[in-house]
Amino acid sequence: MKLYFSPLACSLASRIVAYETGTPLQLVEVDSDRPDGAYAELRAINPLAQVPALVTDDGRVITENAAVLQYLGDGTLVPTDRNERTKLHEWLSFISTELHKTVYVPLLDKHANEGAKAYALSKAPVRIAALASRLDGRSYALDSFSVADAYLVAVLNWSTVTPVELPPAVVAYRTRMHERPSVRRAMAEEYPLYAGRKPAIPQRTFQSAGS
Ligand SMILES: N[C@@H](CCC(=O)N[C@@H](CS)C(=O)NCC(=O)O)C(=O)O
Repeated sequence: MKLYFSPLACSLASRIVAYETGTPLQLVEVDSDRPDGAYAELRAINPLAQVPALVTDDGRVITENAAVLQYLGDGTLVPTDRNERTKLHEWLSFISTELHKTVYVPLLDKHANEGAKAYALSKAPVRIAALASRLDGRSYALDSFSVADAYLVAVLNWSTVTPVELPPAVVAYRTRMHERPSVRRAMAEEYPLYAGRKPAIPQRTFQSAGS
């Protein structure tokens, strides 16, 4: 299978899930600043030109984190029980729509103006408080590590390059996730690619899992 990714973007979650499950992936790095090559390939299969995009061995294209992660994690990191699966869907929707898109994307987008960034930041406290409450007393989003944790750690990493404040319990959760071998490996591999592209961002950024 082929995974289109961008270093330390949300596609990190797919890489983590592949390492957790031992799924071999051909990893294709895309860079929107270099619109030919891999980026053009990605645009051809996903009109939004967003990562992650997965091409399966039988040629199907899967986009959207919730779908890609569940495809890669099927059988191990996705519960089969109806209630647990519903909880997983709640988590994936919450991470995707409330955290990823509402809060972090405008803060990370170099084309978003100050008004857009201020608006996104104003949405953070209630959502981060809801996240802290959801994680309260839990080691993982569900009862054991699932694709939701892979997605959540990828998104929470962005707090290190945005002004989104995380309460200690959420930082502790992220630190625990960084201790997992799959997360360590994925971050250690993607950090140098990220740092190579964005030299202005301090080295300490994102480094905890790789160092
Ligand atoms: N709805 C998509 C969003 C994916 C997404 O926002 N990917 C970002 C990286 S974290 C991206 O490719 N951004 C480039 C762009 O939007 O042009 C999903 O959940 O997979």
